[in-house]
Amino acid sequence: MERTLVILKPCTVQRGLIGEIISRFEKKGLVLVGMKMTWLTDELLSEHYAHLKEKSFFQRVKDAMRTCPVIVCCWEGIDAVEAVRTLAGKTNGRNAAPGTIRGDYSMSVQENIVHASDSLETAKVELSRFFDPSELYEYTPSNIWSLYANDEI
Ligand code: IDP
Ligand code: MG
Repeated sequence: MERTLVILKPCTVQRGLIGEIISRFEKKGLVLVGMKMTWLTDELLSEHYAHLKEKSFFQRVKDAMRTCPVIVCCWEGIDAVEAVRTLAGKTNGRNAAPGTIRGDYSMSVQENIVHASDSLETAKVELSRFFDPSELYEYTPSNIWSLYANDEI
């Protein structure tokens, strides 16, 4: 099983879409193993968005991420990193495919509803950035054999 980080961005919180977006991941069959509301800091966001530090929009993206608290969550599943990125859709909501989260809920490249880790390696680093290990839980969902065939896990 893989674990991956999703952040419901301030635009999602402000638009009252928390429940709807969480529901997308639940309906897919991903298992929620950690979730909390937190107010991000510029310092933490500088680490999180370090790959954008040369971009003109770096500060603006960071500022947008701390206009209100966000929801950080950890989803578990086979190939969870790729499954979640596929559900999220392309970065720019305007050209993300219908049926994806960004395609269905966003008209913006910045205000694009969710952050999702882009590789297994990144997911590990990001989960440890946003969660204490004690905040992530180990459990087997009771519907596990309806989510996967027994040769898949
Ligand atoms: P991702 O979120 O699809 O992984 P990244 O390239 O890692 O995309 O960019 C991180 C975040 O920075 C995006 O989700 C978006 O909020 C913001 N961003 C990316 N490109 C632009 C841009 O061209 N203008 C404004 N914001 C951008
Ligand atoms: Mg990214």
